[in-house]
Amino acid sequence: MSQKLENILKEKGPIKKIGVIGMGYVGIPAAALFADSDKFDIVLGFQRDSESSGYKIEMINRGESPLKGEEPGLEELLKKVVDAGKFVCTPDFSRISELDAITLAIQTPFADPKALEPDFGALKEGIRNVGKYLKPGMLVVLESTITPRTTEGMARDILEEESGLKAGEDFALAHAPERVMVGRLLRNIQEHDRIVGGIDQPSTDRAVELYSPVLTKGKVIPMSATAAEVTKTAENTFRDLQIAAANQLALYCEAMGINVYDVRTGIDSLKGEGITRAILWPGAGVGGHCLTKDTYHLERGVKLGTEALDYPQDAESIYVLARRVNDFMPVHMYNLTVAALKRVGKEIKGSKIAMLGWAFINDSDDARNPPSEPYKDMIIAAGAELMVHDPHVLNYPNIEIHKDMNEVISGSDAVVIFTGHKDYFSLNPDDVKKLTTKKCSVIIDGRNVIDPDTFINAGFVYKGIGRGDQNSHEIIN
Ligand code: SAJ
Repeated sequence: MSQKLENILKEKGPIKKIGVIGMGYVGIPAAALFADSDKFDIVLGFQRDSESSGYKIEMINRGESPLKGEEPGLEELLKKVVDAGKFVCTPDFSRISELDAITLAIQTPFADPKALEPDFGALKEGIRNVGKYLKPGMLVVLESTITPRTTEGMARDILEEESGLKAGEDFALAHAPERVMVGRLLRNIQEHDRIVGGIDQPSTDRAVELYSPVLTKGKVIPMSATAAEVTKTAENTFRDLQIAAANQLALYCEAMGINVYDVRTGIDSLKGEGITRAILWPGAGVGGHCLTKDTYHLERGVKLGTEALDYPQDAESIYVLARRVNDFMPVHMYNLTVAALKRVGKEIKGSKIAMLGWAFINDSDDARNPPSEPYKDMIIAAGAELMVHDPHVLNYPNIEIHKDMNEVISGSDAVVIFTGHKDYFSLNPDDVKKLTTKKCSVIIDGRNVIDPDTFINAGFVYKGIGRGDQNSHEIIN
């Protein structure tokens, strides 16, 4: 442990001036909460004055949030801290040298998941900027989701190279992964436990000092930087694995002619001391910005590990296999569509498909990595026509998103429910059938939204994920 760093930090005294790089879904609420604490004097929000997002600087300095969607409490909090002069947004990165602590909340998407290659471009630029203005005694914290070993590795190297200072001796370095969720940004930061991992004990302690004041219900969980990186990527990997387990069970239940939701209820009933069966929900696939990439961060991290991995010979990672099961669900939706059309004597080629739901998550406009997209690609490639309805998503590249559900359903050969938006729970079979103008219409339920019997009795061919008990039903004319 470095006595030098401990002495410098003691000399410097408590953290008073904080900087946050990345005025997005993670950085803005984080900065506002730091600014609202009486433990700190000032928070600077750093935002490049770029074409695409330079507008945020003015907006934030007026106390307005540039974030879309409802974020309870955020507008008021921003106004409060800006009016109090405790939070200022600036494009002047040289002001980093005034600070005691700086956090980086910059997106780390995958350029190419196949090659496990994340796009660290923006993050590296942010780290370089910090390195340029880094001073002894500062704390640097990475909040982005990163491949394990990034803090100890790439981040440390760039900071030391740019500053000429030494991590763990001249400055503190840590990782504190964000756990924000759109719609509850402030609450998640205040109420979730906060994983905080330094490259050494003084760094961890300094990061604990930084985050403790913003937590209400949550508590700080200290560990090493790499353990913090693995925690974040693994917590999402585990969720993806749980969903894949439910999806694989749904496919098995279809093959065995039973209802997966009965089985799910049965499994879920096993409760009691120390018994956990966290069975999640099968569906048309897994989308979003977290679960679709964090598994690959974890897998890449283990490849950078310092010790040899002891694992069954030639066995695939169950985590990557889980990704493949989840990515198969849109293919299964396509197969269900083909099979259902066949039952009414139609080929997929030339059929008109009405797709209900484009967003990756219910009752949201978030359409990042939606499972609906690979399905759409397969439908188009098969020579079918497609119209997409979504009540929340406004636009998406290369696909028109309609707001009039009747227009989308009109004249369609098959209605396919991809997202569990609440608008779809009240679909009326007679209305739908009238709109399709077909003697025998087809409906595919990817999110357990409709009651199969009401549609089957109205003369539909029905197929549903996991509904082995209904997927070969008699056709009622
Ligand atoms: N999904 C299923 N079955 C389920 C749950 C989800 O198919 O039982 C699908 C959803 O339809 C969606 C995808 O998985 O397409 C992801 O859904 P999600 O509920 O995991 O939502 P995310 O991607 O926003 O995940 C976030 C993550 N939170 C953070 O990163 C801070 C994740 O760690 C949380 O567990 C999750 O929210 C949550 O619990 O809401």
